[in-house]
Amino acid sequence: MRFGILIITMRILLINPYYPISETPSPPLGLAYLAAALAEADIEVKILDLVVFPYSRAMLQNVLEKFQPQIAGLTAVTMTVDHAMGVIRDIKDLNPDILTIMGGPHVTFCAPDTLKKHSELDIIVLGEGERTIVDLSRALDTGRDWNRVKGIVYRTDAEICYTAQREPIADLDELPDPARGLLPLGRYHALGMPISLTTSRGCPFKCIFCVGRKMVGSKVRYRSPTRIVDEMEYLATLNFHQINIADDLFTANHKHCLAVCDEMIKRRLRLRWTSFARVDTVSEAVLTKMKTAGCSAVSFGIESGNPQILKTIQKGITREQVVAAVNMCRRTGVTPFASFILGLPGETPQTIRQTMDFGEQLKKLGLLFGFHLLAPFPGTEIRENSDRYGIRILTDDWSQYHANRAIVETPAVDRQMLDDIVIDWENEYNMLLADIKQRMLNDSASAQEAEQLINLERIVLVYDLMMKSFIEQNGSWTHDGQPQSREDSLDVLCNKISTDLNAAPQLIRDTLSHALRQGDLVCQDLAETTQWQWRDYI
Ligand code: B12
Ligand code: SF4
Repeated sequence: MRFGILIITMRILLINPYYPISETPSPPLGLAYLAAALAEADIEVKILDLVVFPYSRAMLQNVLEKFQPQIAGLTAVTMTVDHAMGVIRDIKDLNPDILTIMGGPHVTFCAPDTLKKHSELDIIVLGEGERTIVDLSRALDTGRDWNRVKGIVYRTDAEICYTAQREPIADLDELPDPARGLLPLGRYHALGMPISLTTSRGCPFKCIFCVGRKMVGSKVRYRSPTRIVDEMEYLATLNFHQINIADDLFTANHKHCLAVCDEMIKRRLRLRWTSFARVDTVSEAVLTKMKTAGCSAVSFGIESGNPQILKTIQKGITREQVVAAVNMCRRTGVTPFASFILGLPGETPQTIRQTMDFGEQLKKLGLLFGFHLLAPFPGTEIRENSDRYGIRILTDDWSQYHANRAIVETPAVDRQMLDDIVIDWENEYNMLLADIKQRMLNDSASAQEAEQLINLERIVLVYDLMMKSFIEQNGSWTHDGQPQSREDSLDVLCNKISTDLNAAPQLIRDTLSHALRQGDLVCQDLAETTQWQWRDYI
């Protein structure tokens, strides 16, 4: 008799929970980083992305049966945690042996409460996950001694246990490139969404409503410009219309920012990219260099037009700096975007008016802006000391933490007032779209307006087709006799879809033709069958 060592392959299924297309999702970079770290450690990994694939329990069951993971790991922000938890419940129901774990900026800051409330969740990973998830998989393999895995919170029969703190990854260049090949990039491409990368982690500022800084730490760590631009070169081959630098603050350190731009210029990368910035961390020289390197727009968090509120939230910027930054953008040709938050501590009808007026004043200088309502996320100073800041938190229903409807009040501003402002804003936007549509009919819309509307309609339709599995359900048929031409075949597909989908047949035809030209939709003529499908992976 011969004895051998039984090697069990560890398999991990990573899952991105559903959130709506209106949030302009990009391929989940955090999961791609985790997958790369797992693959490097010879752990098999698969990613299920429920932002671009419709979820059903049957589909989950199918994935679990085929892939047989020992661990299922979900990511979540506050607004997606309920959905993520629903998926975890289904996983446990289908196979109680699978270890369920969750990470990301929600659970990192309310781990004990989450574990107490959700017995279906086994372990929470705090902060950066690349090292932790690898250690955790190894611990599962070698006897579940969770206490030896740094940076997690787990449940025993008696209590909730935090393990030792994990230090942030000091040298980001040690991390393998994100495993984007495991993400359904083709679906994001078909939806016209941007793709993102990071050049650093960390933010030295202390805005009291922000979780970002707490996730990545106050000490900023940088990747080397060569590695970053190598990754950008790869992203250029994927033909996304836009690349977002997702760093909390790309312009924090001018030396780093300029070095990355110089590397892009040296390699003659012709990319269109955007980044986040603060109004007090840009200069004309930096913006000029960014523009030369392909930067089309920067997003500033201006938050409020009221100087006292800006002080209270520790934003550390002034109205004068805002005006100066917007003017610099105008002079250098970089489009400035900005977001404001309403419902901040000290908000009154007058401060709201002041913020709106400030936005309108900046609009004349070329600023494009939008609003969010304050969502006091777990882990933020504003939530932890809400009484001191004089805000009343109205709900702990996490699904309402999307920042588009009021969940806080100040003594002077109630929920209705905040909601009314946002609803008016949404109505105005919808009226603008309706007006463009009307003007397109009599040829008086500008080319830019028409393009904007056509793109939007196309995105909405592609998303509907994807999430209702229309191509999967209607895209294959057998043809008797001669194989069809691509055009005839597309006609058949459009007709089949038009009967079930509430959309103009011409829009369906244009949208699918566009997807076909872009390579997002592919048609295979098998000997006797035609098969249409989305190009899920690139
Ligand atoms: C870029 C960005 C976006 C982009 C792209 C988002 C995306 N999903 O790719 C856009 C503009 C679309 C966006 C949208 C929104 N965002 Co955003 N976003 C960011 C930002 C600046 C960077 C995110 C990023 O790419 N990080 C880089 C990757 C590598 O890190 P990561 O995703 O955090 O993943 C790491 C760890 O979290 C951990 N981890 C994560 N998941 C898991 C899972 C497991 C199993 C494990 C083990 C570990 C683990 O390991 C990963 C690797 O280290 C962060 C700020 C920040 N620093 O976190 C805010 C942030 C995540 N966003 C935030 C919010 C609120 C939103 C919105 C809800 C906007 C809104 N309406 O208010 C939407 C929701 C979208 C969503 N579901 O993610 C909040 C979340 C706070 C919260 N508790 O909910 C943050 C923290 C900013 C803030 N306000 O403080 N966002
Ligand atoms: S809002 Fe921006 S600048 Fe302020 S702490 Fe968060 S990431 Fe840093």
